[in-house]
Amino acid sequence: MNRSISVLAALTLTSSLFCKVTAAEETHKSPEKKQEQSRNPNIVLFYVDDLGYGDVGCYGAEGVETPNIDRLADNGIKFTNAYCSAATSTPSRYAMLTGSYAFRSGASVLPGDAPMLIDTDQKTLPSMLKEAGYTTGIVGKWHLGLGDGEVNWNEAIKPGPLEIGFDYSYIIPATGDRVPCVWVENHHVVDLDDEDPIRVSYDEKVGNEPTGISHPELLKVGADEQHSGTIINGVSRIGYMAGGHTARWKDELMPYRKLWKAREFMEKNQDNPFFLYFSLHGIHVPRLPNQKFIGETDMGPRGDHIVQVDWLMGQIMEKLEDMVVKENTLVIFTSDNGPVLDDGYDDQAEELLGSHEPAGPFSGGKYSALEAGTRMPTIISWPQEIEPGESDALIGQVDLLASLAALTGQQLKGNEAPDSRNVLPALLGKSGEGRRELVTESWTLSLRQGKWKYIQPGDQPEWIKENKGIDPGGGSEPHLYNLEKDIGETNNVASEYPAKVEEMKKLLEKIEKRGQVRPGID
Ligand code: NG6
Ligand code: CA
Repeated sequence: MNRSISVLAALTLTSSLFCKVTAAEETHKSPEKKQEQSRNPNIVLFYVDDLGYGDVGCYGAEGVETPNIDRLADNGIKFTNAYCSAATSTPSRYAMLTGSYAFRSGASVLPGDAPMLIDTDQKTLPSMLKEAGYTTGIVGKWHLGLGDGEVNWNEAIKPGPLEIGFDYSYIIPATGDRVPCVWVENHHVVDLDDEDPIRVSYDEKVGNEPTGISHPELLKVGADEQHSGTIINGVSRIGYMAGGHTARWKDELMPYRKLWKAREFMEKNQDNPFFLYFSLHGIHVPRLPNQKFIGETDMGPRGDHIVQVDWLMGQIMEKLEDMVVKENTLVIFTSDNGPVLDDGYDDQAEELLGSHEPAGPFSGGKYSALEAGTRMPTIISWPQEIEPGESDALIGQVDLLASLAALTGQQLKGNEAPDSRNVLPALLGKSGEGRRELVTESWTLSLRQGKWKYIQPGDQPEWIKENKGIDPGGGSEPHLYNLEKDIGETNNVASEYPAKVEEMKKLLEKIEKRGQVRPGID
């Protein structure tokens, strides 16, 4: 379909769907509410780290309750075929924020001192929403690199979130297990003492502070070799850090600090449409939940951390309610990649698991090409517009950019968000149709199309199985699964369906070659 016709069709469909709902509800809405309706909704993207499909109550979790997330599902749409873009954080986030598959930029898990991965002239989810009149903010995990070369943590740190469309940013630079362990607000490290400058290295020890190797007796939680760098707040991290003592975070207080900053941002911007990317660190390692949640489950820190995530959801929803903007706020709940138990620290996640199944009915997990790596618990709620329900439409986080552009009346140009599709009717539960096909990434590429899943031949690293106990999926031969019959991907039917394998292989190659140009097919 010609691009301009398709955009027009999407907008017409969207606005006619909205008109129907608006007209039906008109009669019982107060004048204030009517006024609210004509405004673009606030958007809260509640993004959890390493949360699996089976980790949430309404997706079948055992051993942990998530009443606040379940309530969101009761009032919104629970998706069963929704994907993040990759089985690890950096590439997933890259694709979600740029609408471009991460393999196009060679993105993989970044160290804490990496330069920024997103070009400042790239169209992004926040820059698009900003053009649509939104005030945009990120609070939480970033993990997309900062600066344009060697970052100096003691000066203005840029480019970063503010240079790609966020008006406000309060972030942890990479992951909780990587140095530097500090908060960065806009361009500066928070609470930094000039007399105690920060130094960071991933190659060699800097400063003379204890590490996990030299002083294991100081640790709150044991760690593997990779996580045995500088000890900060009783936890040894990946990499080395010196200085910045007044600025160092306390893992246990992270949820409160994030909530405080998120509330502040929403409150300040409650009279204008706002977009908040609330990017949690939980339930990624190191798992040190606040003492309020310790012992809430029998699963130890991993289970207690899920309770903490659920509590945060409750707090955010309460704030939206207090500000009387909940009705016109689109809340998206999802995760950046699949679950892992042992990811470097001895926090007993495996030993205390009980009957809980983090991957739900799927195989694999974080790092894996199998479904649990990228099939995410995903809920979208917008009380004013969405009828509660469940949807099996095929959608990806990579589609948020094009879909929210359609929602807010923004047009994407030829080279912007090349892999993002407008699936807005599916996101709002007005259509059961999502995308026709979707690429997901691990160490290789997979293509989902209808009931079929094809995994491109490519060797997955052995440590995924050996160190993490996760089936990496794929291998040197092509893999093809019929997900309708084999949700656990246990039966590779590639040799039975050579024509299908060839067709999907070709399609994947075509998508790979397409590069940074939007095809006219949404
Ligand atoms: C890995 C880390 C793991 C985690 C992951 C990133 C080792 C052995 N493992 O390299 O602990 O930090 O990177 O996770 O270093 S993610 O969810 O941010 O992608
Ligand atoms: Ca993650």
